[in-house]
Amino acid sequence: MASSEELHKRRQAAVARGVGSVVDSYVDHASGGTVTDVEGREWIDFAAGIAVTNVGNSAPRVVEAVRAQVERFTHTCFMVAPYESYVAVCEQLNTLTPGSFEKRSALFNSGAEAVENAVKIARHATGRPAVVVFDHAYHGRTNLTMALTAKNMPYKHRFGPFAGEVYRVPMSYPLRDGGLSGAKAAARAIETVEKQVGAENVAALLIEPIQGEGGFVVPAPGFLPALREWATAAGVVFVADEIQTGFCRTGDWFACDHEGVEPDLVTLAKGIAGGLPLAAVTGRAELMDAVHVGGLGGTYGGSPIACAAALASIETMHELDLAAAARRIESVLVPRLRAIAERSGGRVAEVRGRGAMLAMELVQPGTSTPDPVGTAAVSAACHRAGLLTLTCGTYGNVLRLLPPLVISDDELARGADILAAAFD
Ligand code: PLZ
Repeated sequence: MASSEELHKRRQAAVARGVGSVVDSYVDHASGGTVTDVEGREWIDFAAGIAVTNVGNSAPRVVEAVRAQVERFTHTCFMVAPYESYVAVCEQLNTLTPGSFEKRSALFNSGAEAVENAVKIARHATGRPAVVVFDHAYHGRTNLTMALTAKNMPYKHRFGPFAGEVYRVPMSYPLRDGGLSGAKAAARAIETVEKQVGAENVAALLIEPIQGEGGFVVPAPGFLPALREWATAAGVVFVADEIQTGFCRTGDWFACDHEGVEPDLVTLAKGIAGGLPLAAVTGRAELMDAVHVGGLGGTYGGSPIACAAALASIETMHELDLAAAARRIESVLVPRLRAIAERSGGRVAEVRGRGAMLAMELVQPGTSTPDPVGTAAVSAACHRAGLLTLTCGTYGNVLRLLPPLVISDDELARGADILAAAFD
């Protein structure tokens, strides 16, 4: 087998430079909580392919379901000749997502595609043009979703012009907004919408219940419920982007469950199918069904292979109670992260997150000035020592931890040891 160095050379000659990678070794195989490169070096996985392999890599049920499906048929296109597994995934999503009202779902391939379709559905159903998004938001890399995403570098730089009718309002970010209460932060956002856009022009308010790429920002309690209440009164479709937070990641099936918020539409992807590409929009039947027949779709959306994987992943989440596993990961890791923060000499401004979506925000000692250089250095030290970690944040100063939910206690402890050593 080719070495990582050889593969890197071939990559440079064959793969576009614009596609980056966090580590420069190449993967040979991966399992529940580890990833092994072609040199046989093992990393403990605190990335899960960016919150995708919640059930672990090559989870047994997923492997079995995919193998069986590939042998029966690989593709007919649901828009040409439909099949049961697409329907079964939609039934599951309609049941699992927050809200006991009647729902419908539609399946797509990527998170960005799900977000685009949620906006299409909300505009069609309301007849209104505007979409409200938040500071630090991340919703994807297609043209509309670049407009919805907040951060310029690397996502938007020189890729414009962007889609119109997108309006950005302030987020609740307790560490950086002076600790505004959820109610006050919501009032600030709502006032911005009412003064600058006009509620009657707004089709959708789109929000990640815990922000992902933007820095694992957990809004103050009450922020999401207050926005939900306003959207109901204003006839605005409340869309929760649960692409990163979904499927047991935060210790509930969905992050909205934590505060009892029932979105009108939910966008789903990542953890849905154990690593196969699948995405969905799930929501109120009257909104979803407002769109004319043939108005939604795509060649591969709800591929039978991805649907088989999704059904097996969801079964695994039930069987292993992965929501409880995420809460256990939080209870093991948070004390370790707090201990690191205490010994950091003021370099860690905050340990935050929920379930197995945890982060540390790094600053210049004793200030609130972001420290992206220190964050990159800690992350690189982790990679060298055998731990896969990711960074995020508008300021690039957030170290984030997203282990697969099936990770063992021993792997968790070894990961935390590596992280602590990386800080020292
Ligand atoms: N909405 C909340 O987290 C994807 C992107 C990584 P796609 N996040 C990881 C990168 O640098 O491209 C994401 C998300 C939220 C939407 C998306 C987009 O999902 O499947 O990457 O299109």
